[in-house]
Amino acid sequence: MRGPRIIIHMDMDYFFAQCEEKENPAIKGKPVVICVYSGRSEDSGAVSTSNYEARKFGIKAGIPISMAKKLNPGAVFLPVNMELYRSVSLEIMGILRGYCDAIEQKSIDEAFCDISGQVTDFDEARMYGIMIKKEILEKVGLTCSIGVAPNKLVAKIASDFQKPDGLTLVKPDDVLDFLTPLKITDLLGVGKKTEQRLNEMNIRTIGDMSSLSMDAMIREFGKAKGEWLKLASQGIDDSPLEEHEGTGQIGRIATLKEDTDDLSIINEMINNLSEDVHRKLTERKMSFRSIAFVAIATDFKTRAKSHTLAVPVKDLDTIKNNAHELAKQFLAENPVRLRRIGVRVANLTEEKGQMTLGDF
Ligand code: TTP
Ligand code: CA
Repeated sequence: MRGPRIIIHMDMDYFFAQCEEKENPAIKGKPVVICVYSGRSEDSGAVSTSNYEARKFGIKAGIPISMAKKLNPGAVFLPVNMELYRSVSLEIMGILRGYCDAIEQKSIDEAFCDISGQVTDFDEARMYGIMIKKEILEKVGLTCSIGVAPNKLVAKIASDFQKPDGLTLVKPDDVLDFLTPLKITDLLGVGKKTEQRLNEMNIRTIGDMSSLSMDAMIREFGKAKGEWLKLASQGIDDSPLEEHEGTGQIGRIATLKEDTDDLSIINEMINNLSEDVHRKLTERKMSFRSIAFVAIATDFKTRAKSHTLAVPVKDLDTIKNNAHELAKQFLAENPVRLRRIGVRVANLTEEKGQMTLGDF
């Protein structure tokens, strides 16, 4: 039985600056400003982001570095180090992937996750959000903010609602109350022009907007936009997650009926997960070279054991057999009871002439 649709939006807090604090804990607590230097003169360029201490001085993304220096000459000014942020981002997205049915990465520090198949209701989803935050903090050492909601539109607003280090849950019955007092610009997709137009109509909050009729909205904004705005103001959004091709891996995770270290039960679940993974792989016409068995023990820690094959393959038996073997090895090395398990294939390439057997 499938429960309600549940979407998480995760957004890292002051991402570039937080990565720098993690690298150099001595700067934590001080205002930190990440700068994109244009190279024309010493201080020419713009602020990429800043930590919350620097934001108190009005230093924020997009302002000139020279202005930031005037606002707080004593702040720590650092150049962007994309290499570092990309590698941290990869680690974070890898953790998220382990928790969800599908993931849509929106930017270097932001992603939507569909967790509908992982939890049965919104209360369980809250615990799930807490687990994700905990794992990112423990493994990567950074805080993020999470919104849990029935769709992408509301989840995105929710993740921003209690920043930093926030977790905001909006259950379906609470969506309208949650949105009503918020500014119309909080809706992703309401830009400057739409805002201006709505303000002229004396519409300032999402609640104001929801009180207009669909007809009035369509008259004002045309069919597509008018309809979208009206539905958005009511928190209605069924847009699917867009999993980008070539994310490099396909995985499925599921919760065991009860915590166990019994290999026959685990292998049975592996067979189901492998079939899901294989279906997706076939849909995408991809082959894989590495396979992982993912295990979440009763301590909620996620561990993975992986194996890389000599050649790319695509057949179901290779997925199953390798995952069984990895699970056996994992349990021999880790005497723990498992709560959730997953199967993941990675190193994806487009399908070509195939060998069928993976070499263990
Ligand atoms: P954001 O998520 O917009 O900002 P943030 O993570 O720094 O802060 P918040 O806690 O409010 O989420 O952007 C993510 C990263 O993208 C940010 O750390 C730096 C980069 N970025 C720029 O380089 N220029 C910009 O104008 C913005 C908005 C972000
Ligand atoms: Ca962010």
